[in-house]
Amino acid sequence: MFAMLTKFAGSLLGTAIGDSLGAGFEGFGPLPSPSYVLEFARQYRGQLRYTDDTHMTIGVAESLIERRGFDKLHMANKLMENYEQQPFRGYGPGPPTVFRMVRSGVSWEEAPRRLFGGRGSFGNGAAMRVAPLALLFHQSLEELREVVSQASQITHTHPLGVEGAVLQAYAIALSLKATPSSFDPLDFLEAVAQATREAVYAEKLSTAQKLLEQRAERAEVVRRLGNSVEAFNSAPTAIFCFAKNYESAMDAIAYAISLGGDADTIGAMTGAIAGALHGEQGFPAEIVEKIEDSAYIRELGAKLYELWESRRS
Ligand code: AR6
Ligand code: MG
Repeated sequence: MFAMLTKFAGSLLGTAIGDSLGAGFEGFGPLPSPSYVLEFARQYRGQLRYTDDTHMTIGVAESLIERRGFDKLHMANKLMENYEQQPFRGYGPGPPTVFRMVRSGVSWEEAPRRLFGGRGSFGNGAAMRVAPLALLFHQSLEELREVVSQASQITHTHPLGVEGAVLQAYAIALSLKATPSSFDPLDFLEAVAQATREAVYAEKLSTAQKLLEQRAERAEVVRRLGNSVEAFNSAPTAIFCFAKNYESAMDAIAYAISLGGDADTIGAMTGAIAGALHGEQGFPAEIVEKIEDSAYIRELGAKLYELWESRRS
């Protein structure tokens, strides 16, 4: 059994690695190969800076640690304050709009509902920041669904935006409870598929199983699963990227980024799942060291672990 501590840190560091490495390729078409990304990571000199994906993940972790559990209002304010301190991190248009509405007096309940003509956001922004919740609440999938739904609705109220976050959280939780030597990628995809309550996701996850069995080319993966900013066009893609490359956390991230499109977020989500399986050891130290604030991110993982331990007893 892998020590849970390293799995907690691994999931948060995986988020940051996928995000920071993918950020340079956001909006690109498919890259020549996953090894192109690995080579880039190895040769890059200087600091790899993270974007909103990691910044919001940090905020979610900070709130859980400060409140010693989930407190929606506290988390909402934490995400808003962090954004206001560092608004340059490449946030999607939705969350900053919510924060501005709240500052002008609209309630936290109402503000996210007003986005996108009153439909709410189905962007992948709730899914990309979900790792700390998945770590702390991984033991009960029922509780995890409830907490993730509430945390998502701080900014993302569209049911498809919420469901993407729930499934990403399930994937992390399953990975956390598994070990690399006994992991079965098809069983894993089936377990995530069983958990969904939305037809779009059920269909995508069933497609993912077929693509895995057929060893589909990357172009077909992009065509069938998507690589864009909507949660349903990126969360199932990340879950697939991990399942296809479960033996190596770095290969999983490199494969995800090589698909192009919303590369940082698909990289971040894939990294969160892969890091939860392999732990921090899954990532080469020389890459972790290049990631901005990696020591702080590891420390948040350790504090979440401590919190999880204390809540168990
Ligand atoms: N109808 C149409 N388009 C939508 C809808 C909707 N109901 N909801 C979302 N979109 P947003 P995020 C599209 O702004 O999810 C950063 O680059 C729309 O194009 O709520 O936090 C991160 O790295 C909208 O602009 O923000 C991630 O890649 C987009 O989805 C991403 O942004 C994003 O939704 C996270 O974005
Ligand atoms: Mg980003």
